[in-house]
Amino acid sequence: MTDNAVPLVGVIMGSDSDFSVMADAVQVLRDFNITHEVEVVSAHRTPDKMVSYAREAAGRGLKVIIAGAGGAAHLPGMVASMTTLPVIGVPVPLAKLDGLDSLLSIVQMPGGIPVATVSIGGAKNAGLLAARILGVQDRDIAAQLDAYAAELTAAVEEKNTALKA
Ligand code: RP5
Repeated sequence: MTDNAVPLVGVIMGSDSDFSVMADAVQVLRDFNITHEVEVVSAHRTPDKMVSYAREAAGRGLKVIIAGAGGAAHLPGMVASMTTLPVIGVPVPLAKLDGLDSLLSIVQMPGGIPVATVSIGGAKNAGLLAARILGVQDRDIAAQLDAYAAELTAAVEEKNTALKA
């Protein structure tokens, strides 16, 4: 699946069943007009694909990888071990353990192999973090992030005003 010709962000997930969570990251990337691709890459069911995806990602022009997985969630860490691109891990909550298993599987990386782990189900923040990483060198994205922050502030103030009315 490819949204645009030259993707800057790769959004990968262990199963199509993760997409209902990962869709929040995709939506942010769409909102910010950031080129991206979406792909199911399973650490356990498609290990060879995972290796080639991780090893080829930088060469294809990707700048950030967002990797979501649930349960024994090895995908983000394994991908991070095979690329020097920043990898953002999204713990996907499954029916059991409320996603704590996913969180611990992703966040407890050994020293040397970082994964920037967001909260359980926090794919929206994964998309925003990817935008912030790209925004360091892209003024248009940085400006959109400033506008987004201003919108958040304005929304809180509007609610404040409504509460007091
Ligand atoms: C993980 O196993 C996936 O990331 C998914 O969260 C979980 C269950 O996968 P399915 O059985 O729904 O395909 O690898």
